[in-house]
Amino acid sequence: RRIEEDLRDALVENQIHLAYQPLVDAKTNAVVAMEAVMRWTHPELGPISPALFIPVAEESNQIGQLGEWALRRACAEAAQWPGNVKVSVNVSPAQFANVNLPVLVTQALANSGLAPELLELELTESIFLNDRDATDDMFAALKAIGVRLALDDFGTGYSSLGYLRKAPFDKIKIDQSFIRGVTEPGCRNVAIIKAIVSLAEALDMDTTAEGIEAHDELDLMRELKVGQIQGYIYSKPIPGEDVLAAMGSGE
Ligand code: G
Ligand code: G
Ligand code: NA
Ligand code: MN
Repeated sequence: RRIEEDLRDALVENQIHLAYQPLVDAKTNAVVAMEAVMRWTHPELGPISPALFIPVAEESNQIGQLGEWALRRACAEAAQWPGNVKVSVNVSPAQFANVNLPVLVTQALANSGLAPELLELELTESIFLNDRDATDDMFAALKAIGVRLALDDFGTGYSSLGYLRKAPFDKIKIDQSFIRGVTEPGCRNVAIIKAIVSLAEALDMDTTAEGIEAHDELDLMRELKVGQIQGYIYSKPIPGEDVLAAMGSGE
């Protein structure tokens, strides 16, 4: 309740900012993208995890405003980065269900000057709970803009493979729950990751392994031909002002 109330003032009071976590090419070790994640520093309670306040924002109709802010902010910051480093922005199912989303994306790109192909929207499987036709229309509108679409947290939702057939994802992000314990002998997650990678290849999609923390996990992901690596082994999410310094060095 308090979180819900205080969240209403958080944006105007400048209590929310974005942090960025690198996505690294598994072959070249180059930083290819940065995922933007929201951070809220409450004036009395201190840092509040998005795992806590994002669901509150979704339930209290605040995610639209917060998500639009994050989209604009991420595009504006990414437009300053050198090379072709992409920015990934998390889009919640409520935002995806709003027919206004393509307009907001177009505006964020125009205002920042960021090229559409450098913006990647991370969507979760929950978007498929929305109306089927509206979902197809939204995919078409976003692809027409030229942004990239990634399927986040793959494997944790209800994981019907049917929608992968039609949905125009450019990338599948393998959820970190498949990484935990993956290097232990006989771990069945290896078979699942293998299957996801070959599925993605067949559908001409890229893959990212999330939550890579250890070198043996990294080696295994390379062996399994996962395309990109994200996790504490490279970096935790860092403040926007530190991004330029962190870029180029894969470590
Ligand atoms: O990195 P981390 O602790 O920040 O993220 C916790 C959860 O909050 C993750 O599921 C992440 O996807 C989500 N999250 C972080 N930032 C955003 C955001 O800007 N929008 C949405 N919809 N979710 C976010
Ligand atoms: O839902 P989403 O995948 O966007 O959320 C990712 C969550 O995982 C965030 O809370 C983020 O901070 C966290 N995270 C990112 N990298 C690692 C990692 O290497 N290990 C662990 N345990 N968590 C991570
Ligand atoms: Na994400
Ligand atoms: Mn994820």
